[in-house]
Amino acid sequence: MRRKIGLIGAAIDACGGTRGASDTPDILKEDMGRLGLLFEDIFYYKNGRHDIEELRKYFVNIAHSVKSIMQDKQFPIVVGGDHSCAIGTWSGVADELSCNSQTLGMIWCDAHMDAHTPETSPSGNIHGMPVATLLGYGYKDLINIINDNPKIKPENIILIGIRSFEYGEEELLKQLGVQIYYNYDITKRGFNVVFNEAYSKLSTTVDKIGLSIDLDGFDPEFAPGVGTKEPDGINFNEFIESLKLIDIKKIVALEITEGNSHFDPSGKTMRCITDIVSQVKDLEYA
Ligand SMILES: [Mn+2]
Repeated sequence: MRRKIGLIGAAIDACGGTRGASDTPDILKEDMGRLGLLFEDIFYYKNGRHDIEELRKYFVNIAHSVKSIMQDKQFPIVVGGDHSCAIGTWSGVADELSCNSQTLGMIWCDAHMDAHTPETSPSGNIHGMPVATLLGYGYKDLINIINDNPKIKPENIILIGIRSFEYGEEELLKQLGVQIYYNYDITKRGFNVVFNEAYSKLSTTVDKIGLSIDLDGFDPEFAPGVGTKEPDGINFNEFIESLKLIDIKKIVALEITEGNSHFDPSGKTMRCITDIVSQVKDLEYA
């Protein structure tokens, strides 16, 4: 049986270094419609870049929306917006799983570690902090969305595709023992091998696995429309092939972030989003 999809948009770009990512959910309305999907809700963030109180309210709303999608036995897909929306998405998923005594594992595909705290971040941009926040480090008002617990344990999150990072965030992740597959691991061993290894490892230790995708994790040849483009990266076609091979029953939610059509008039990057959604949509669930 296929799970029905609950699609929501996180129209926010205030936490990134460039504007434009917040337009993505609206831009994709028609394309999603062609896939038979409607956005159940699009959350628009209209407040200040570092207004933590407003951001907290915004992430709480996303978290509750994701939770209610799960309570309706649907599969949440969140389309960003900048990657800060992950703070809302995975706070909701983690809380709902813990209400059912289940543990969350995550695969985080990204060029960056997103593991800064306000103390280590050179830019102060909150889209560079969601991994640290979900692990329980950073702004006090953002680490305790819905409940006070850290949303994910360090041993249950694996980063893939990393190729641009600062010392402070790498130090935090190393200290916590978070597993990281750098881009050179992918070059050396192949994306499929690395992705499968990560997925199999989590499958044996957690109940459910969430997938958070930053489009800048892909090679800019495939996804040029991102705010912080980094050379090289994951081959998009290999990513799609790898998705077909995993035990999809374990996947609990999907998030795709940082698409910015202002940097990609060709529309390629928007097509990456619909391709991933269409791939996940068509997989069979038990
Ligand atoms: Mn990111």
